[in-house]
Amino acid sequence: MITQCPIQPNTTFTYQFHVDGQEGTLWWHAHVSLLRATLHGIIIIRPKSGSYPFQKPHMEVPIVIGEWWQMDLMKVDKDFANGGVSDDPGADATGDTRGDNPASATINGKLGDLNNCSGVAEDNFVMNVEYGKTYMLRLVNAALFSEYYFKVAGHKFTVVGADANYIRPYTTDVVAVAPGETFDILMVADAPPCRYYMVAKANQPPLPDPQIPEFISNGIVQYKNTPSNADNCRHEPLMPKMPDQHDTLASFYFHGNLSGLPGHPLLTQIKDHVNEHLLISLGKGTICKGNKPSCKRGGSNESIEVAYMNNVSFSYPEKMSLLEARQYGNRNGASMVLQDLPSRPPRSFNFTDPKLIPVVPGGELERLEPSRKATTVRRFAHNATVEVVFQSTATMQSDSNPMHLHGHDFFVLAQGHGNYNPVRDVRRYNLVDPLLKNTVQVPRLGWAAIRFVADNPGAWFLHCHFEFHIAMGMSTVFSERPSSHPSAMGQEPYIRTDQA
Ligand SMILES: *[C@@H]1O[C@H](CO)[C@@H](O)[C@H](O)[C@H]1NC(C)=O
Ligand SMILES: *[C@@H]1O[C@H](CO)[C@@H](O)[C@H](O)[C@H]1NC(C)=O
Ligand SMILES: *[C@@H]1O[C@H](CO)[C@@H](O)[C@H](O)[C@H]1NC(C)=O
Ligand SMILES: *[C@@H]1O[C@H](CO)[C@@H](O)[C@H](O)[C@H]1NC(C)=O
Ligand SMILES: *[C@@H]1O[C@H](CO)[C@@H](O)[C@H](O)[C@H]1NC(C)=O
Ligand SMILES: *[C@@H]1O[C@H](CO)[C@@H](O)[C@H](O)[C@H]1NC(C)=O
Ligand SMILES: *[C@@H]1O[C@H](CO)[C@@H](O)[C@H](O)[C@H]1NC(C)=O
Ligand SMILES: [Cu+2]
Repeated sequence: MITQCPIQPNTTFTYQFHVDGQEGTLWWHAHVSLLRATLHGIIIIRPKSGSYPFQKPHMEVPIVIGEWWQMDLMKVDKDFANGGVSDDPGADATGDTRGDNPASATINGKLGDLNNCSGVAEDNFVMNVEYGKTYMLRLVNAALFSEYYFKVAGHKFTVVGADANYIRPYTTDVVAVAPGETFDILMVADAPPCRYYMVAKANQPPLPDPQIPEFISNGIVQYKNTPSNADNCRHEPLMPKMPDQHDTLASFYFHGNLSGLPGHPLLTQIKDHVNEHLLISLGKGTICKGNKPSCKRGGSNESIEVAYMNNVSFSYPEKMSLLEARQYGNRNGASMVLQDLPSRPPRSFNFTDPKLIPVVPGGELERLEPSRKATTVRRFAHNATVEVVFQSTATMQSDSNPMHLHGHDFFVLAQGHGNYNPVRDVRRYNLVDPLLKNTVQVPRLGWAAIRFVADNPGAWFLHCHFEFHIAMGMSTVFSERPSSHPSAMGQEPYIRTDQA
């Protein structure tokens, strides 16, 4: 309901787009409810010239991390929109839907041999390799709920691309991939010919965050001509040592060690002058059931948990898409009421204080808890340079937030733990060779700063790529007019805007 209405059952819809300045791996997915769980695929953009900025790999292997759900996804979506509380009699006594979880992680649609559905181990995704050859893994995290660590026992990786942009090659034995992110990874098959596990393992914040099961899936890297009597091949394939499921630092370090390539044409512009500064807090609060002006909070069933940006939880337009309303006016006569997204959190507090996590009556959180629902937009003039600092908070949870902006690649300038402090942190910005991405993993109890140029007219959804956060409202719209349009910055003719 932002750039278009959902494509109706049994109808077709054709997209035309230019592939311009991007090489590498992207993915496409449904954007209605939780349908992307199964409705997704990979897009591979190869260099037109045929030459890579590194030696051409022997073979490319897509690796899509996903989830196997044995639930009605429309219902899971409804549960989360309802505050993570189920009206299903099958939910536990408190109506808690922490049971709304996938059954397992998958690698390329295979559950792997850690799963056992019918008395026998499930199939693994098997990648056949030849000793001495270099493989390019095109890694996508298409999962709804978790960031994953990815490793292959006995092998190292060189990460060469992210979100369809080349990066400065980075050598590591572990990759952290958040939902929405993609990485292009070179792997040389230089281990003793044998069988090795590849593992995708989800991380999650420790207690007192609500805990979910640990999601993990195995694939196998299998060498051609493995001698049947080779010492290390007699038993099970070698298993890599994975980071702990509560270790979110490994993700922080992985992302912090990546940089882009210098010399991007837009770098001078984003370096010299910033027109718009936004600080967006990402967190959770509550609204009162039935639009009541006041209610009990602190875990009471009179209130509904929501996720927000700057204390506003997004609600979708219902009658027509936001872009259509902007372009053609509201043909149905009903007005679409939009509010401006506040440029800063409305009140300042210690965003990353873990005392805010527990949801208890009379807890530290209660005075901060009240939030509200609205359809928010933030308008930008054509060619404005925009800086957004995303601040993860400890309100009711302490998740990281993989933030994805449609319609743009942006430069990732810096990340840090704790509360963003402009005086201290601007000095750490990488304005020489920042990563160019479309999804930034905002660390748990920390922040990340991005800049981009508003040079793509449209109405662009900005959202967390954790599906439970999307369903609870952690999103907004960035609206850009073409420069020539009479209302490039001014009043939009058909949309009423209420000041927040
Ligand atoms: C879609 O088309 C199929 C085959 O004609 C039909 O069986 C089905 O009922 C249609 N579904 C909808 C929602 O119209
Ligand atoms: C699968 O589960 C059954 C029943 O618990 C057990 O007997 C069997 O050994 C398991 N098989 C594997 C491969 O884990
Ligand atoms: C890079 O990773 C190492 C550990 O792997 C870590 O000590 C270092 O702080 C990381 N660098 C950044 C900028 O995050
Ligand atoms: C809250 O739960 C109590 C006790 O289970 C129930 O009596 C009450 O109707 C519920 N209130 C709301 C607003 O759902
Ligand atoms: C915020 O909370 C953290 C964790 O309790 C604490 O270490 C830090 O000093 C607090 N910061 C401020 C500005 O109060
Ligand atoms: C959100 O706004 C409400 C008032 O509308 C206020 O009571 C609450 O403390 C605010 N919370 C945060 C986190 O800013
Ligand atoms: C965009 O703005 C920059 C200055 O911020 C200017 O140098 C450049 O010419 C502008 N580009 C266009 C297409 O207007
Ligand atoms: Cu989030």
